Amino acid sequence: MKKSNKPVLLSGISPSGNLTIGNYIGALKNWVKMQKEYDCLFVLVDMHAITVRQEPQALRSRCLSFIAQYLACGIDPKKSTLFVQSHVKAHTELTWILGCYTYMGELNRMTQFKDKSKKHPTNINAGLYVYPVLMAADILLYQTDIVPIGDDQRQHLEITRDIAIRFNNLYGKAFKIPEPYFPKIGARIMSLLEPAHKMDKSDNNADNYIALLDEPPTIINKIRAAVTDSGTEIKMSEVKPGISNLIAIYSALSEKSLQEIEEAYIDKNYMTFKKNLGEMIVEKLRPIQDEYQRLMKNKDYIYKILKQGAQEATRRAEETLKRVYEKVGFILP
Ligand code: ATP
Ligand code: LTN
Repeated sequence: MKKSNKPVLLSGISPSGNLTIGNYIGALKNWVKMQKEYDCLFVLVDMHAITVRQEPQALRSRCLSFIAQYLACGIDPKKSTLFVQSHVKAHTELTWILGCYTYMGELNRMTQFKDKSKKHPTNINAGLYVYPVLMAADILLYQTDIVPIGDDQRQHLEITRDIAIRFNNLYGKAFKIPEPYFPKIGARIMSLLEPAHKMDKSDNNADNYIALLDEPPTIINKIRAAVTDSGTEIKMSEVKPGISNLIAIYSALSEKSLQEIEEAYIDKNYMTFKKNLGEMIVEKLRPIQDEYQRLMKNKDYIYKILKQGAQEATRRAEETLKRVYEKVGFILP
């Protein structure tokens, strides 16, 4: 049973690397805004994280740190359900079932699988391959209406819909068919030094991203060193991916339109723009970082939120799982 009549929103982030302003702009910032209108579930997908080798102690502390960063960004546990994927067993249980309704041909097409296989050639494991099925289970368990994600997750949402439609066609309606939601600006924030690639929180080179917890001087230096293109104009252009990316970051964080920014910097140079952008990011992140430090001093509070979140999510997920077990023909215990 749902908490309210609001449409259900679900999204997830995996506890790998460092949360970046790419994750903030593409995901977290929108989650915070959408909490009012939607019945939200936010999940830290730790089981997705182990598709890439993780150091156990580091993973455990990163999970706690990510939850504190979500809360510091404005996720409100009174409005939303915040939980850890491995705390709700229905996620792996539904993954098995959905795996039996997913074709290898479909999984072979996933670009994230191809990219991650290239990046970790000695660890192309079966978990990495069925990653999209686990993501489909995350979403379908909660009868989700809308999934806010960055552009890189488009294909995973499509396969989720395909699996749900296939299952519903076979057995009658078991799942709501979810819709993706992409931010208008910032659905794909690019790397600072390699603007042809997306900003990635697991990038080996930390100069490619701004982490939410970066110190002010680090932020200023990273923006100063960001690749800009030849020419002097501060203007969005397909042939100027470096400066276009910085303008998009400015716009997404300041809530100013791209045009307003271009007009404000019409007679200014790259150096001035970068200096202002660096300072603006520092100011935007300061309250988040302060709140983060406060929360990390009170870990019992964080554990309490996670316990409540897991209970609520389990209750809801079990309803869907039971329906699915009935439909496929299992005897219920
Ligand atoms: P990893 O390589 O560790 O998986 P990631 O940066 O791709 O890291 P995810 O956990 O996969 O991060 O993504 C969490 C959310 O942030 C997703 O909704 C994703 O689409 C969004 N996101 C990730 N990177 C960006 C980006 N550069 N721009 C906009 N949104 C992004
Ligand atoms: N694969 C996603 C993270 C993720 C997710 C989800 C996002 C796992 N489960 C469910 C939305 C809904 C990623 O961003 N890499």
